Amino acid sequence: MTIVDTPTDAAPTAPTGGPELPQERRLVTEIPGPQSRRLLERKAEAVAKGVGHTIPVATVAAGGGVLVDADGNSLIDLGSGIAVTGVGNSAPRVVEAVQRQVAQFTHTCFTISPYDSYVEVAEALNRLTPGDFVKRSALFNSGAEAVENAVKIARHYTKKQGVVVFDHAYHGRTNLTMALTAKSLPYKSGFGPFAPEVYRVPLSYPYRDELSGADAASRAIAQIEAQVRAENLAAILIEPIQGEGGFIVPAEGFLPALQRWANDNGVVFIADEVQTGFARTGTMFASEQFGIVPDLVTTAKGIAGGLPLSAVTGRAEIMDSAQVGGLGGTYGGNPIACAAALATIETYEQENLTERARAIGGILAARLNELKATDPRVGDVRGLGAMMAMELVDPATGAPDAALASRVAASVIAQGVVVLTCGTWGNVIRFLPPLVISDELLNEGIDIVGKALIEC
Ligand code: PLZ
Repeated sequence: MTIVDTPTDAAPTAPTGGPELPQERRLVTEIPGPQSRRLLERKAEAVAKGVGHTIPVATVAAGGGVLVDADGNSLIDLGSGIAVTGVGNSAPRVVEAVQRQVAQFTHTCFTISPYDSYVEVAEALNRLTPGDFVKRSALFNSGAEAVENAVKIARHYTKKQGVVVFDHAYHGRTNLTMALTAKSLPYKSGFGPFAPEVYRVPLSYPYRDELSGADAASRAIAQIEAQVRAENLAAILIEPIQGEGGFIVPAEGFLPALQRWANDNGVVFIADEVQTGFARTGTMFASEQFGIVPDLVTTAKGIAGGLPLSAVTGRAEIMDSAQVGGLGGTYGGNPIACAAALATIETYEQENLTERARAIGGILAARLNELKATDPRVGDVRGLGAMMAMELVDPATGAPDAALASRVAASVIAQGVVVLTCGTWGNVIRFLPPLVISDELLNEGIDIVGKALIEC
């Protein structure tokens, strides 16, 4: 990496993003630099306080494994805008497809007059999601909107209302999805009342509950049978690996046992693959690695290279239950987002990014486990593929150490590496690099995290 220590006050002209950006960590000012500070001041004056930010820099370009700020700093990106830019920012196929589409037509509203790319995205999702049954898809804008619609569809199909979700779950910020999400601060506190008929049950959290998958599933199912009962239950909704909740990988057998119970009891089994989907975990969808075939899958984030798009995909008989006009929205499946999704899916497939995610996972797992072996504050290292995390704890008690996680993250960010935290207790440092990041940048990023951990 280069360190140039002549701080500049004039905004450099913004470079073009994409993989052609120099793939290097480069600090020319402190973080945040003067231009970024100026933007953050304007943000405080113009943008509602509730809309926070994690990385205090004004982004002007991004691509490959880096993000460039208005002061000319180049940061290593280990976050992908929360698992969105798996194919990299401004990925060439996406840029080309979006430019072509934006010049052709920008909007019709698919439910007013349909177009090809929406149908092609649905066909691709029906092909790529787990399960060899006949499927249908419906497209929306955000992950939360996809989850809301999956619940709507499951309720319509089963003519039942209850929805079971899990401890540590994250499903969104809309009213129904706030009810589905577990963590109060910052997502729910003060924003109630929340939607009814949502029941929360315990997860499998091997590091903390030391239960086998079968035992954790029996515990959850016993609670469902005692407190809800299948005859009142439309759906079980679960993230195969919990994302915001702390990258919690359930013990083997947990998810299949839940799915079996749902299948046997007329309950729709919904996998929320908004964060785990699209090559991230080393397979197109994480469900594949857990041996589950969900009835419905929700997707978003990695689907369209950064454009807003989401989907519900699943069994035709369930998806087709809702009446004509019952599903939709002005922008859902917008033609530009669909063009981006087709280019993104082609990129995952042509560039073999599932394999790349497994290679990234190999590097992350090896390096983070080295940290764990020498530092008892690293309580657990877990994840799949390019979705890995370490849980930081007080070695004496095992209590979550959120303060340490924020100190490490702040120090790493100040040194030009974008890293995110997560977890119900905020004590997990997560790694979600773009799948196109080089080994060199990835390793440099992890080096900095390791050093920051020692220094904090
Ligand atoms: N389901 C599993 O991870 C979004 C939220 C960030 P939207 N996770 C990032 C934040 O602070 O808002 C997410 C998810 C899972 C649903 C969602 C919601 O997706 O596109 O943010 O609505």
